[in-house]
Amino acid sequence: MVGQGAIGLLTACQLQQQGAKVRLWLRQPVSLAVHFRTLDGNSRHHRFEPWPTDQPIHTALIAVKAYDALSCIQQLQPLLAEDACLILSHNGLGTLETIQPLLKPKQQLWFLTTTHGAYIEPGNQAGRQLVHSGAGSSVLGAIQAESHPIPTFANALNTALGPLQSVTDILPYLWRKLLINCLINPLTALHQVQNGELARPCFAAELTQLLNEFCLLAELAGYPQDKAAAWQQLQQVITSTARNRSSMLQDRLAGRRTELEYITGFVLREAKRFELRLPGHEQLYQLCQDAGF
Ligand code: KPL
Repeated sequence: MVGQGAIGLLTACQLQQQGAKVRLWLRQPVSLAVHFRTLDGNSRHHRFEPWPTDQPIHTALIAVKAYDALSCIQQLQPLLAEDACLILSHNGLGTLETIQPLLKPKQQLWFLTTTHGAYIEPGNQAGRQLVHSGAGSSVLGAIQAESHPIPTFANALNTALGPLQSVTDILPYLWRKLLINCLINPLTALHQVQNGELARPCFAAELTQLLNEFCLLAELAGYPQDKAAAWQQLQQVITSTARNRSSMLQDRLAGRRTELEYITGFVLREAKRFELRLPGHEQLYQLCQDAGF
């Protein structure tokens, strides 16, 4: 397991609970204590040992911020087995183009996207206080793999972040998740509101414009969106995560770098490729930049 963000630690805790031997790869090779509050309000204590730096890595879930994904894989490279299996999971798009050329022919790259909600309570440096805040589901698909059988690690992921759907083409799912993220994340981070606030009528016109523009781009990029279904899914996410802070708002409040470049930034770079203007996303991007993220 690579990374100590909420989704990585949620996976690690769930797997350890099932008896799996989970090791963490962190910037510093130290063990990590996690106090985990489960969905039903129970508390559990977990401890993870660091990955031993002299053992090859066969399977790793890399759940780091999009901007850390490339450097993370570069660091792991000397330890990766010839047929290592990497599962990447982050918000946004735009990392795969730089990561794929680094992999050897038999090394596999998969992508996992999840709607499980989890967050780390700020402040405790001695360990991590992890909260599983919302049940969700996950989708797994190959980005680079010689064949596409249901991988053995899919069972483990189903236990940790299920129900898990395995698909042959993950990119349409990543575009739909991008749509949700590029409507919810910058707006909630900019206005410093919980996701549920976006259901207020004052946000409807802006969300509609952002959705319409995204659909124009997605069509050109080869990932057409059913607008009505996308709107419905957006409302469903806003409702089911109403009391959550989006990851971008959490990053902003914690003074961390945000994934703006891989969410709205990616959308604008793609639009440029098609010589398409997206005034709503352009303005939102500018406002976020002006606000310092
Ligand atoms: O993925 C999310 C995020 O915050 O990054 C959503 C779906 C918007 C939930 O908060």
